[in-house]
Amino acid sequence: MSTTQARRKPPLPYDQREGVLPGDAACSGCPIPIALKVVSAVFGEKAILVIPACCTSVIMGTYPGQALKAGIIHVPFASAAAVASGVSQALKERGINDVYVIAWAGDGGTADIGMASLSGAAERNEDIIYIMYDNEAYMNTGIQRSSSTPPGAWTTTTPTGKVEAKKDVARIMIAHGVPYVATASVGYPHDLYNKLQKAKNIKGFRFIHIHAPCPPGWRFEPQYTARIAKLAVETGLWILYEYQDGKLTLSGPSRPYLDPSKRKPIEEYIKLQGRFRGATEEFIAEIKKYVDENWKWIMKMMS
Ligand SMILES: Cc1ncc(C[n+]2csc(CCOP(=O)(O)OP(=O)(O)O)c2C)c(N)n1
Ligand code: SF4
Ligand SMILES: [Mg+2]
Repeated sequence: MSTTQARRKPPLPYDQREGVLPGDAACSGCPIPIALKVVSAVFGEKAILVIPACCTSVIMGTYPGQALKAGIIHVPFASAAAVASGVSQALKERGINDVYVIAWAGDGGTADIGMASLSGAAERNEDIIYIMYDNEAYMNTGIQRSSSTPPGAWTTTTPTGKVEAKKDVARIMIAHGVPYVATASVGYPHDLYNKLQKAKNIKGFRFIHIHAPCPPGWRFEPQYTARIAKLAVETGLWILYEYQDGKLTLSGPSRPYLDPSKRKPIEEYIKLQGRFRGATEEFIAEIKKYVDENWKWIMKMMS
């Protein structure tokens, strides 16, 4: 690495060899170990992860052979937020206050089947951190669409492209009035690290929504995971922000893109992914409209 490159890329505030042990069963380029390494750097072994059925439950393995250093409870698909709430309450009953309870779930387990228990835990302001890693489909069972799959995307159950919009779970959580909501991306581990640190020091229900490009599901080569994650932000499609005390703050990596002229063309993001191969001009126009509308909402929330 040249000196200039070393200056441009500050080192991550943790050792990437720690946290997730070698030999996990993830596909090459999987976003999950990237994000879990950051989670592990922030919480270390002082965390209990409650994980419903998803890719993570498979790739992290089962005790005593698991790849994650923190404790894991594997739970039924719909129940992550409910089990996490119970574990959190039980720890408090026993006077244990230095262990963090984290529900870690996919988009299917969050936006679809886990939505009722998630909404209940948010409404009760349970003292848990809920992390939704969003690979935008049911990947573990063979790439079926979820309500978080974006329009136009191919999945095995949307062979000609999904028609419906992407459900915005972070906004739904904001509407619950919980203490902390943030969006993040595996393309920006420093940003994710800072948000997890902040969440760690807040009491009550915290929600973090991580954009997580999946090579086999999105049909791209494994070396492009971080590039695609960054392009989602650079095109303005995925906006990084925090919502706390009734105020929305745009995060550093997304700030330049408040100015539409700074955003990269959406085509740069789409063309790298086979799942959008069949996308029509109309679809691209729809996506551009969605990006503009989403930024209008951000500006309204910031004012
Ligand atoms: C009640 C129930 N229905 C269906 C399944 C099968 N199943 C296991 S994992 C999974 C997909 C999970 O998708 P998501 O939450 O997005 O996580 P990902 O696999 O993408 O990581 C499904 C449908 C199940 N385990 N339990
Ligand atoms: S299908 Fe995607 S999310 Fe699942 S293990 Fe493979 S790369 Fe990771
Ligand atoms: Mg998924």
